[in-house]
Amino acid sequence: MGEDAVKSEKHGAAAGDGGKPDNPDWTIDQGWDGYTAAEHHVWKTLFERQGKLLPGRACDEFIKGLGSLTLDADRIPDFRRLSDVLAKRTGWQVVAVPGLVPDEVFFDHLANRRFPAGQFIRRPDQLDYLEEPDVFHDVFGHVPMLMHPVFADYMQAYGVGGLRAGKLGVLANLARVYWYTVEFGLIEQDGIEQADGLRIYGSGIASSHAETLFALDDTSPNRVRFDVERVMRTRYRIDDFQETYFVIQGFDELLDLAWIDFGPIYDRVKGQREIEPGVVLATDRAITRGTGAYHHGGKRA
Ligand code: HBI
Ligand code: FE
Repeated sequence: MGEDAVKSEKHGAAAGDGGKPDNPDWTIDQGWDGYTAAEHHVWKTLFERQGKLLPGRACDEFIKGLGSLTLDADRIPDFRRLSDVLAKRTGWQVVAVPGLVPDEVFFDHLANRRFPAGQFIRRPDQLDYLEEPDVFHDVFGHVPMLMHPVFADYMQAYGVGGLRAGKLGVLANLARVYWYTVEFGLIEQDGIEQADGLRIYGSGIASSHAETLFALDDTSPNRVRFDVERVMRTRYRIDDFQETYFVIQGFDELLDLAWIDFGPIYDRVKGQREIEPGVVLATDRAITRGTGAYHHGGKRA
């Protein structure tokens, strides 16, 4: 996601464990027995904190998926067991990687219904922020939605689309769709188009205590109806809360998106200006128009 950095890099730093593994698909052994008591404790702290916060804030599908995974608060999940549960429901698997993997490797995994999850867990002094996806973000944030059949298909389609977008030189545009849906998406629960009807489904929000509160309750960010062409033109922040969240009305909306021919959309997007993260356009359907106070001290550029 590095191309889009508004400030410094978040994705793109060195992998948690160091260099490139020998495996061409970058997978490593999870080495579950090697986690220390302190590492399991970091998991427990994060798991309990988000477990309390998310009911009523994450969408029903997320909460249901999380529940069916029957994760243990006391232990970092074992990917073998996790994959058994997941494979039975949607045919997905979780494989361990050292951290960020190259785009093509990432897409190839998704296209084959394998979710590459960071093997390492953040340090106790990084509970609220870290640079790279670790096992808490990847498992707690992403895997519950992979239990949902429609969402599971969308993720696979994103992998297929990513491989294609790479060849077309429009990866940055597709990455924005991923960012504003899979990572930072909001959804209208029960078709209520108002601020208090919004729920979280994006993993980057769901795995962050502070962003859960910011994305739903803060007066600073904009919350705008999702539109694929609009999102493809919109830059994003990778090292801070989002200035704008995009809202879908249901997961069918993502699935429709998954199999459309992006070719004509890419062509249109190429000829248009990029949109800065905090901007609301006259053509947007804004559910809430933010004050911008958090990022701009209330002043709009
Ligand atoms: N690798 N492990 C991992 N996790 C990601 O979310 C990820 C990645 N590599 C590339 C990537 N994401 C993005 O740059 C693509 O979605 C464009
Ligand atoms: Fe993620």
